[in-house]
This record gives sequence, structure tokens and C-alpha cells, in this order.
Amino acid sequence: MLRRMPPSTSPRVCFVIPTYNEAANITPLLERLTTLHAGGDTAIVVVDDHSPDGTGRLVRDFAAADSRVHLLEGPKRGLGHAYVRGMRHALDALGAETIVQMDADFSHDPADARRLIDRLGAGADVAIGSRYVPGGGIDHRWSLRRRLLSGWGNQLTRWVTGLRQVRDCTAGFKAISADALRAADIDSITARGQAFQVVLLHRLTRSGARVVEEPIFFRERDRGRTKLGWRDIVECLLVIWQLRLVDLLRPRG
Ligand SMILES: Nc1nc2c(ncn2[C@@H]2O[C@H](COP(=O)(O)OP(=O)(O)OP(=O)(O)O)[C@@H](O)[C@H]2O)c(=O)[nH]1
Ligand SMILES: [Mg+2]
Repeated sequence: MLRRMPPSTSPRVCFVIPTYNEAANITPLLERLTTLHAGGDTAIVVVDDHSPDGTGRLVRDFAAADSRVHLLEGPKRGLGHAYVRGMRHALDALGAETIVQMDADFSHDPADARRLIDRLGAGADVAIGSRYVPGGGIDHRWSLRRRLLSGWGNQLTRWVTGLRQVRDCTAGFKAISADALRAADIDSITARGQAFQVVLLHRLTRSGARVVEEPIFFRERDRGRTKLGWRDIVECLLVIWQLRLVDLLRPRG
């Protein structure tokens, strides 16, 4: 039974969750998040690109009974675009202090969000839920191909972009302070797929954000299908060299 919560004008924490065909996951995820973060100072923005499987309708039903949940719908223009829309909404329309980005497929454990948020309370501007720091890990069900792609992809990204201090540059689970996110000028990010994560991290770092990593265990999704494809990989390869160029051309003060 869902409880109707009083509307909160300015949430302290806003979760931004992009979805495409996550009908099997979204209701359990919203139930879990609203239970774990039971206060009225939390908002959840789901950005759905008119998923054909009816994800949007499920979110609308949930939001009708819980005013902390918001649905943004739009045309399918990729993960990056969905994140920009959701984060903009969290910053401007809701006035959130902390934005937590996460996947809808339970690869990111909703319970881990608390540790990320607490790191911001302890002085960080960005807390990454990291698979590649001691204590972090990846589900044994991940195929060798996914492991190699992610592991080598991260090493290459760190080496090419100069983000050497970060172990998990492609992570999609982060808590970010509103001030740091504003300084990152997200509206001008054009990366469509998973490359968005690398560009966002690069922007945050270059605008002076203090970035920390918190170990998380990344679960393989049990329900629904991955949207990660070859396009994402090719875009990531192009984007990391673009970022290198941006740094080379940047005037040094
Ligand atoms: N709105 C929107 N959400 C998307 C789009 N592509 C992916 N997503 C969502 O973004 C999140 C991450 O996508 P996944 O397919 O899980 O990608 P991944 O986590 O790298 O891959 P897996 O390990 O296979 O799950 C999920 O919540 C997806 O539903 C998109 O084009 N638009
Ligand atoms: Mg996933």
C-alpha cells in the first residue's frame, strides 16, 4: 500500500534515474528508494523516453500516490540527453541540494546511496560508487567480454583523459552537490550514451570539484535487457580523445 507524502518544495536529495524499457524494475526500485529514504526531503525524478513497455505508465501510477516521485517524458535521444533533462529538473525546478544519479536495473544498490550522500556531508563535491577501489566489485555473472570492456575501458579513459586519480571513470552511480553540477555546465554535453558519464566526470573535475570514490558491489541486472551497445563503445573511444584535445587547447592560468 503506497502512502501519500506531503509535497516537499525543496528536496535535500534528488535521485535522477533514466529508464528505457525498465517495466520489470521500476516499481520495485521506487518502492525500495521511497522506503529507504522515507522523509519528505527526498525527490525521485525518472526520465523515461516513452518506453514501449509501459515504464512511464508505471511511474505515473506510483507518482499519483507519492508526490516525491516525478516523471519526465521525452523523445528517445539517448542516455546523456535523458540525464541532462533530469539533472536540470532536479536543479532548477526542484532546487535540490544533492543529486544522485543511478541506473534503474538494481545494478546499483539503493542502500549504497546513503554512503555516497554521507561523503558529500563530509566535504566531498562528488562521491562515485566505485567498482574499482578496494572493497568494490563486480558480479561474477558479468561475462568476460563485459569485464574486459569495463576494466580496459576505464584504464584507457584514465590514461587518455588524465583522470588518473579516479579508478571508476565510467560509473553511473554518483552523488553530486548541486553547486558542483551547476559549475559543470551540463547543458552543453552532447554525448548520447554511456560516454556521458566520462564527460560529466571530466567537467566536474576540471571545474574544481573534490571527487572521492566509495566502494560498491555492482550487480548484474536480473530483469530487463541491457541497452549498452557497440555505438556506446565507439562513442566512448571518440569522446576520450576529444576530452584530451579540450585539455590541450585549454588556456592555462
Ligand atoms: N531515458 C533513457 N534511459 C536510458 C537510455 N539508455 C539506457 N537508459 C537507462 O540507463 C540505465 C543504464 O542502462 P543499462 O542498459 O542498464 O546500461 P548498463 O548498466 O551499462 O548495462 P548493463 O550492465 O547491461 O545493465 C538504465 O536505467 C536504462 O534503462 C535512453 O536512451 N534513455
Ligand atoms: Mg545497467
